Amino acid sequence: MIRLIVTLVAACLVVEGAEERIQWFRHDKFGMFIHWGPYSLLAGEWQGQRVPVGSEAEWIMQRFNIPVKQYREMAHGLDPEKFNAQEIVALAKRTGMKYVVITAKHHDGFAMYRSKVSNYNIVDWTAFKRDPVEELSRECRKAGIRFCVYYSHREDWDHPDGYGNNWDYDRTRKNFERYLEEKSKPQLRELLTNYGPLGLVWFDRGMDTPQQTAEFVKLVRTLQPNCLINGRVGNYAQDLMGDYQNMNDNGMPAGGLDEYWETPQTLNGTWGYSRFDQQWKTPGVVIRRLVEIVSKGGNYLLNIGPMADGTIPAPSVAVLEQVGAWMRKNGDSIYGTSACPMEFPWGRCTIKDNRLFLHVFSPPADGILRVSGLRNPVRTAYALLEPSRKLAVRGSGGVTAISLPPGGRDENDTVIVAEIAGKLETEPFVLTQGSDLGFELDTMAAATSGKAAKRFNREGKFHIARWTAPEDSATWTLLISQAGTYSVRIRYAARPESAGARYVLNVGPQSLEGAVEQTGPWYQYRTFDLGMAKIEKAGRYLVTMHPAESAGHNLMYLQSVVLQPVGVPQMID
Ligand code: H79
Repeated sequence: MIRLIVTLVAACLVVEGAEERIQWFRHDKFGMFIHWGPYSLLAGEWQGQRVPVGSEAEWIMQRFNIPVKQYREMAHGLDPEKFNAQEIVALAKRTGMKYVVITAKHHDGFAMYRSKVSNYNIVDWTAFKRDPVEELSRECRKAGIRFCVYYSHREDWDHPDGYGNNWDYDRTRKNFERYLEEKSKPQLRELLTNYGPLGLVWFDRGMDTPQQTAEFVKLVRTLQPNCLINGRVGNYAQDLMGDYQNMNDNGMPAGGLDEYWETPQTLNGTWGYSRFDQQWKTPGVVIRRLVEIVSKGGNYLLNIGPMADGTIPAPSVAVLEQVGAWMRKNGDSIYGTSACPMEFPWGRCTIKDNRLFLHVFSPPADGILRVSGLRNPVRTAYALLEPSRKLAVRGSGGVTAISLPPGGRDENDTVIVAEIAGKLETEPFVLTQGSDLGFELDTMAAATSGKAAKRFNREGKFHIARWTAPEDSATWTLLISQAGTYSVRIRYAARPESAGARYVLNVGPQSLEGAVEQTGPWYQYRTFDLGMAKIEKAGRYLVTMHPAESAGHNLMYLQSVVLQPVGVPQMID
């Protein structure tokens, strides 16, 4: 009996639910990406041909169709004698990054770790003889940084059956399953077995079919149940099968999302090192991107591309040092915070409990910070770095005005703390009528409740999904200045199993009903007419959308509702 209990407790400790598993990721916000491989040795140039600045230097093999034989020959020369895992991890830590993701294998197929699956790996193939993945994992553990690996599970330009190399290998004769069984899965198994607990596995260029994706998910869950899986384990045109969504490379959503997400971004225009690309982002840009991402509920995975000898390009170190200096002082306004739905002309906000962090990117000339859209009273306000000096706060007409301190400004982002009374409440976003008198009620303008969630559709578009019951709803607030009749159209994608499900769209007091029509497998948005709505007089109206009844699955991927005046609108007194 006791043994049984012990076993059960142990099982509970290891196998966490999805929500518990992702807690650290939600808290930590900021990670280091490392792109490093034989392409770093080419540094953006092959036989006099250069990868254009702003393009991905780690794609050089594919860009110039370098034959496998020659690329393999070149890879023998990788000998990163200056590689120092301790220094890299220390840099990540000084920058305020909490997880490190290293390319264990990129699309070129070369393993940067000791692999028994293929001798095309840094230990067996080069004079280096060391395992950088092992060294990094050890240093991360010592430093309290989560160690993670990137593994290109689908693309492999070296393996005859891998995806992507059609210059050496005949596409029609490939047996993709053979590549998966011979190389991709066994190598992933090695990574999940030999390097201790991994924070996450970062897959790229998702699998073709959901069945294939499920096998990779299962492999990770079986070997390391607490390890996170990024969204790109699966295809962008399919539903999310990992733990969180990734934006497209260097992507930034237009607004906040109601799901866990991360954006991978580079410090210049390439991931792998290029000696030609010296277009480095400034520390200010990096700091403000971090803040913007966190203000929208996301994580920032920021890349460095070490050189072939293992050293990190000095300009990128310099940028990270300055980001780190800001983070050491202001990290409290980043870690453990949540998204904040307000955006301001002068900056962004993040929130933790009753502390609203106002990130001032460009201080107003008159020194008065106007916070519009906040419904809560502000109890007290002060600069994060100077809590003892209280700032004057005045509230009038829905705008809270905070007097900025005269000194102590940070040129990149000065953080002001506003302690609010109660749970954050903000004014809804109000849509107003433009010259064509139409309204587009899109995802970003919506307020969601229940399970309805704003999501990234992974082809770069946004929608609202997870509607399963009438309480899952989205609401838009409209200021209609022109009375009259409006046509109502709805744009969505829906899978076959949703066909026929009924939904309700309320326009003010009027209720329109529709039945979902399927639009194809995934994300094939179409527009449907829902009828007319009569607006008797100008004013403020709510438009609300929700399923008519409970269903076991998602109703649709709603992109927008469009209201367009028909006929001649009445003029208003
Ligand atoms: O690892 C980094 C990229 O190499 C990888 N994702 C990040 C994290 C990635 N995989 N696929 N893609 C990015 C899409 C790639 C597009 C391009 Fe290209 C590569 C654009 C330019 C080079 C494809 C090949 C289009 C032109 C050449």
